[in-house]
Amino acid sequence: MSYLATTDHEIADIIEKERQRQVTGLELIASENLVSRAVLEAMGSIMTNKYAEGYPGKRYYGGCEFHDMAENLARDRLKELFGAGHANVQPHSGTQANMAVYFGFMKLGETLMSMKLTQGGHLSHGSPVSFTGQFYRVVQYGVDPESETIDYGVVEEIARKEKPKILVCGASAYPRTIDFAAFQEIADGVDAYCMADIAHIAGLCATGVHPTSVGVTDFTTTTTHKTLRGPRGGAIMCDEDHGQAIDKAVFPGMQGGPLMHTITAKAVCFKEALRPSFADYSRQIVKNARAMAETLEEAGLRLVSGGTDNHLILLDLTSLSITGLEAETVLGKAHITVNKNTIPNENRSPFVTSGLRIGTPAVTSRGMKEAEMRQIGRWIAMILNDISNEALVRKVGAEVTAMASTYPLYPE
Ligand code: DSN
Repeated sequence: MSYLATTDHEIADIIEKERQRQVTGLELIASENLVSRAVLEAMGSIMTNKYAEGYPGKRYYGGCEFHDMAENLARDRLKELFGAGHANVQPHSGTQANMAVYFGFMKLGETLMSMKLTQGGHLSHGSPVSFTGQFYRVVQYGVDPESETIDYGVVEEIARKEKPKILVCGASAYPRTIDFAAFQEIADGVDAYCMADIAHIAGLCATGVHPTSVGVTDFTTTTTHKTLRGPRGGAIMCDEDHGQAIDKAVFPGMQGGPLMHTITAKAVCFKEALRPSFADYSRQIVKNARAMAETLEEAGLRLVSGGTDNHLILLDLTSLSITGLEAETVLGKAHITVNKNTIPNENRSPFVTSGLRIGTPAVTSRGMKEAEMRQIGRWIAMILNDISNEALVRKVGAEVTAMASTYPLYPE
């Protein structure tokens, strides 16, 4: 029995139930992953006990000598991983990393240009329900209606007309390669800053599996918990010239005390990502996504943009006459966790949607390869083609649990 179970059995029970859910099911949410035991240990460590407002060597509290060492290691390892001139590892999340860039380099009411949320962008890229859509004038680009990929000519046209202060690239539901150099060139042409939000594909960028934005765009923001396989949090990279302004924007600009246990775990994650085996892992994520995409397509499902170059697949469910919400719910009953997602030219609300987003980082962390992806793809297609068939859902659910149980989260 864990110590927590002796002091708070209600919470211990909840954690145990969640552990069982993770062990017996398949996590296919594209933005999720499973951290290593080492990351887990650092996150759950006594590093959480400290206030360390400020930065290494310049804190507003005493007793930070070991926190300075941990944060310096996190910064140095992140710089090494991406070849960055400057790194800030304090943002609590990806949204706060984005917020710091906006806060540091754009005045209220100035123009932010980004990808539409319904076509792959992110809330913090200017959605009207986010502060970003309320504090700035937002202009957006989408994907080409035919190819469902970014048309850089159209992006350039909009940028020339609208003259943004910051041009944002990067997405949360875009299955294709993003040309960061093209975005920076467009930004340069209109005297704008270019910010790449690589939250989803950071692990792929760090290992060359996707072209990197670091050293290409003015700013790179990321989360650390998606393809990077680290603790839940954010980070910012830029050249040394912009570093001081970024640091000031994060603290004292918009955050207080840094989450030092998380920063310590970020350092562990970056060390893991520097190992050659992490490049193998990143390549396998993409191979797995391709194998799953091929299987789904062979089963007659339509993939937005016709395929994938990265860790995710976006399914258009229109021809099946089912919604993303229905698909998410029925697959959940078979222990396959996915999320409903808007697709280009969406006509349903974000709570219902016509699409489904499927990602391979977490199942790849469990050691699954192409053969398992094909099997999972067949299960998904069978269920989506027959969502009222409860017997089928039960049968697949049992098979999913059997497969998942042979890939423990922490075999060691
Ligand atoms: N919520 C994340 C995602 O699922 O893509 C982005 O913040």
